[in-house]
Amino acid sequence: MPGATGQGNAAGSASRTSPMPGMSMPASPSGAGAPAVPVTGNAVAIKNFAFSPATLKVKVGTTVTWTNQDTDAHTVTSAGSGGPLHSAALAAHATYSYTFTKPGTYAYLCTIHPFMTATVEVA
Ligand SMILES: [Cu+2]
Repeated sequence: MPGATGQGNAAGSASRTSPMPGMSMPASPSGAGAPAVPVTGNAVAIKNFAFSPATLKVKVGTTVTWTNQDTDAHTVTSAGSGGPLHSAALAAHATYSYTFTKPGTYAYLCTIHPFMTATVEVA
C-alpha cells in the first residue's frame, strides 16, 4: 500500500484578495433625494402679492415659516374666526413662524391685501 497518508492537502490557500476597505457603495435604488411630491417643505414665500406655494402640505408638528420677499408689508392671518395664524404686519424680509399641532386645513390670507389667500394642509 502506498505510504501516502494524504496529509499534504493544501488547505484552500486563502488568497482571496479583499477589496479595499471603505469602498462599499450600496446601490440603493430608492435613494434618490428628490421627492416626487411638488409642494412639501415648511417654507412659504410671500412674493409679488402672493403666497408661494399657495397650498402647502405638512405633517403635524411642522413649523412653517413665512418670509416676506416683497417690499410691501403683508400679514399671515387665518381666514374666518378662531384660526391660529395671527402675524403682525411683516415688513420686507420679515418672517413669521407657526407650528401646526393639529391636523386640518388652514386657510389664511393677508389682511392688508385680502385677495392674497393660501392654505396649509396639515396631516
Ligand atoms: Cu399683503
